[in-house]
Amino acid sequence: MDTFELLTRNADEVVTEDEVRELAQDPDGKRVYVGYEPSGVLHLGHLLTANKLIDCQEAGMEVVVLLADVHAYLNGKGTFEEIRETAEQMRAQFLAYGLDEERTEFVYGSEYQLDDDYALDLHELELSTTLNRAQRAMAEIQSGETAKVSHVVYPLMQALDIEYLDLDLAVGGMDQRKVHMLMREELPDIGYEARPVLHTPIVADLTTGEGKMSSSEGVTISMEDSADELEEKVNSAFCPPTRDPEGDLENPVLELFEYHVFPRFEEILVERPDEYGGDLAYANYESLATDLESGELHPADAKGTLASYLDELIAPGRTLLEELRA
Ligand code: IYR
Repeated sequence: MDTFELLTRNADEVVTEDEVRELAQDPDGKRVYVGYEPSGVLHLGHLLTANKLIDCQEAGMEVVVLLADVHAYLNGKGTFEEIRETAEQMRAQFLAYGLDEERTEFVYGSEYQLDDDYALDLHELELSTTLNRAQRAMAEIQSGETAKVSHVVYPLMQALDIEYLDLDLAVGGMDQRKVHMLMREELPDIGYEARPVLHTPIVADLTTGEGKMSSSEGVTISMEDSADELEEKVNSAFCPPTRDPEGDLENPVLELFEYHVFPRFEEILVERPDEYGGDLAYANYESLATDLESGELHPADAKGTLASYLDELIAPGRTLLEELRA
């Protein structure tokens, strides 16, 4: 696969394609990051962006994972001490998941976000950004109904992180796009260069195929699910025999194959008894989706296979969490 394709596969949005194409010419040693508000257990939302970091690492880039402790604090996620504790667990789970330890730098936001230079630059951004703009950028990130002053400082800090961590590329889910657009517009106003960004898709709710999979509502798959729980969750998933169900619905089983399984395995094997046609092997997402649509692959077999591959992906993190808690 060519480097541009590897960097951008499964991205919903690339801003701008020309800038990422240029980066793909010489990716060696270039720096890419994702920032996460620390939480104790990783879920599939975290792993989707982590897959993109693994793609970037494969292309030769250096990965920075920002454990955004100050951001989580500003977003009302707990006391600073609680947040720091969950950040440590998060770091360990990312490594268990498959980020290359040698080429991944984990940074706590509080290591540099409380410095004088950062604070002064932040104030400069506060002066150049309208309140309305900052509030809009937070619409999909803000926790709690009422906007606090901290919620408008948050996206400005996220923009500044890109300069302070000396990055060449930022990655985030589609829920981060308004913050990144603010970054692209506002950083040049205070004398810094805007950087290219990639946005990964948001997976639909597993049981309905609507909206987004969320840890606060509906069913989420996380690092602590047992093999049985995974099987149960995947079996209850919405899986019509099409990749494009009517209206705003998605096929979450196919989405999980596309964004979580195929990027991490060379070949997917569907095991079936001989009387049901025997095993099937797929080297890419397209051929599996085509077989599901034609009826060659039964949704029940697709689900069983999905559950076992997801289990393989999360098993190292699950074991680690058990050890941490023992
Ligand atoms: N806004 C992210 C967390 C975050 C991301 C980046 I990229 C930062 O520089 C800082 C924070 C979230 O919603 O989890």
